[in-house]
Amino acid sequence: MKKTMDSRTFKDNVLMELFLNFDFRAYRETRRGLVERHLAEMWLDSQRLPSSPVFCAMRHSLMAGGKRLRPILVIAGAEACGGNINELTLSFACAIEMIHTYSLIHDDLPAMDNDDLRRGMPTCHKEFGEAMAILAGDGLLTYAFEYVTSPAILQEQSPSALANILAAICLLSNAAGVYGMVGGQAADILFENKDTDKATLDFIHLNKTTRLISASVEIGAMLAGASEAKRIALKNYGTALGLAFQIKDDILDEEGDPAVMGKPKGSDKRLEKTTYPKLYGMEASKARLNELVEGAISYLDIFDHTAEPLRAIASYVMTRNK
Ligand code: GRG
Repeated sequence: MKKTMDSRTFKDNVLMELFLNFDFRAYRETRRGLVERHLAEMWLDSQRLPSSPVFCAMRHSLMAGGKRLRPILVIAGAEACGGNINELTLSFACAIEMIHTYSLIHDDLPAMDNDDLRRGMPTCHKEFGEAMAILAGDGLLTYAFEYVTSPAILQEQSPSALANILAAICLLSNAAGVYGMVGGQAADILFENKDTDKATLDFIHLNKTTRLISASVEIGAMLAGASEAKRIALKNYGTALGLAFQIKDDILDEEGDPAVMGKPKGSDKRLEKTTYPKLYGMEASKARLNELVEGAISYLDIFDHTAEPLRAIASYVMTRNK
């Protein structure tokens, strides 16, 4: 899968040069800044409503400053396929972050992982109580779909762009729902304290975390009107990346620094969850992580330098410390 120095073509060398010169930190921070500003602008009128505490709970978790990996993947997916960072791309990027944040709020509840800290802040239910935290999650999930179907977004679009948007909404609801993240989370909870075989662990990993990550990059491709070949390549890239992301998360839960991660480590052990390191061992888990990241990057072979951010994101997933 990985080419040796000698087998590199001239084009490989040019791309390698671009890769080495690519400033991923600057790329990530500009895209992150755009997403943060877009998210912040959505909350301006909420204080006037009698239901304002639920908005505060939503804002508390949404604006707590996560890595914004999924929205950056939407943008990078679109850019790899020749798309621009426009209102449409940003609205999907933010909607996916809302869905991700809802999943974290609910995952932290006493009925699920029962965590006190998230993104370096008290979890939503610790700050606002369980009822408001449940509603904040529900509010973020539903608002995500309202946001991407707002007239302001849709009225600007051509018929072919509208067809792509509809397909993106179908994919997003499937990836977030019972055939994706919700199904994975259900299996994760059902198999706590139980012997979990490799197939079940793969099911949990592939659905709980991977589907939303893979959908993010594929949706970026769809919104940019990508060819079928490019969309499938990005879907495959996203699946390998998502699995790598979850394995790295399992590794960080054992080896990470809580001060850097903004949450305590060892929660998988506390909940007696089966993780990749538990089932395969730490060394094999790190080797699998490596393989998946190399595999993810190799799916990008059909792209030129426009996929440089996606290549850099794959390396970042392997080396991240939070
Ligand atoms: C409640 C339906 C439902 C699903 C919850 C996402 C999830 C499913 C559970 C979170 C449990 C967990 C720690 C999974 C590991 C991978 C993961 C999703 C980590 C959190 O995502 P990051 O690292 O978080 O992107 P930030 O805060 O940076 O956005």
